[in-house]
Amino acid sequence: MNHDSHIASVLKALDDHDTFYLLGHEDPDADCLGSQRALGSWLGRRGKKAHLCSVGPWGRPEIFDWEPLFIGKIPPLEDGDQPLIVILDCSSPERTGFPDTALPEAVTCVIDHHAAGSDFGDIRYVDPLCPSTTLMIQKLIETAGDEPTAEEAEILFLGFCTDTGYFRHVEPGRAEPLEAVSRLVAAGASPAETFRLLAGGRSLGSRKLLGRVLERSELYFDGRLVISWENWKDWRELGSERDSDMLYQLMMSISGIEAAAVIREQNDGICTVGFRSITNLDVSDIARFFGGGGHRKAAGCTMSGDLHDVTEHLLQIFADRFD
Ligand SMILES: [Mn+2]
Repeated sequence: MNHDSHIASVLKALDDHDTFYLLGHEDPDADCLGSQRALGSWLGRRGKKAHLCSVGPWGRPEIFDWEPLFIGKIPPLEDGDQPLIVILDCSSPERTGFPDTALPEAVTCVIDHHAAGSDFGDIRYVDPLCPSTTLMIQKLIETAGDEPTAEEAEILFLGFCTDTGYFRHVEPGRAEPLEAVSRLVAAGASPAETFRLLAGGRSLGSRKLLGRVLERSELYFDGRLVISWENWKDWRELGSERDSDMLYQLMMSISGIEAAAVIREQNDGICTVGFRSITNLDVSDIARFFGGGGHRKAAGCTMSGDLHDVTEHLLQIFADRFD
């Protein structure tokens, strides 16, 4: 699909407004926050006012320092403001974590690369084939005839690396995104520093938790599915810092594996479940079945019940898919 007309309508809307509310999803990652920051910075260079809003939390080490740049609530409108609300890296107001009532009456624009989502938004630039939302922001800046500054390039590159698992999830035939990020490196982004930022900064507890979750892994369906779990007792003992990326990387490196599910049992009969796939098996479809969402190869949902119930339920659903 050609998105030129969508890009043009977003650029026109950015041009037509002077005040912006830039929102991402709750539990933000560097793609979401990086899109907000880079777009905000570019709008600032054009003499415009951008409020960066996020409900957090700020647990991930690579974004830990960014919290002071964001406001945890939606600031009130000032007299005469005709703002544009831009929702980034998700496609609905609910995903932002802000109550509906907190959002001012305004034109809304959605910029997202997730397939699941409503058709919410007056202006929509949604490209499920784009590896990161930051790449969509880069396209906007470049289509407007501008170039990212060194700082914007660094942030945009970090977002791209976050969502592609540092290039590990880039599909064949996708030279264009790589050409685009090479321009970020030319503008000052450091691949070496970005990798250190994404891979480092972890607590010993988080390393021990990885070991524990791997230890508990069980294979199902002739070794095509791996399931493991962690719970609140682990977090109390080792801290709740997660390194899902590394965990899934290790799980998906098991010979013959097609999918992984990690169950996180909360204190209150609720489990959150993360899914990964490395075949055509669409885990977002499974997540959606339980009221969650995500991408074909990475998705998540919340399920009620204890570890045992949730495992049984998952095995029933996966049994259909592995038929
Ligand atoms: Mn993203």
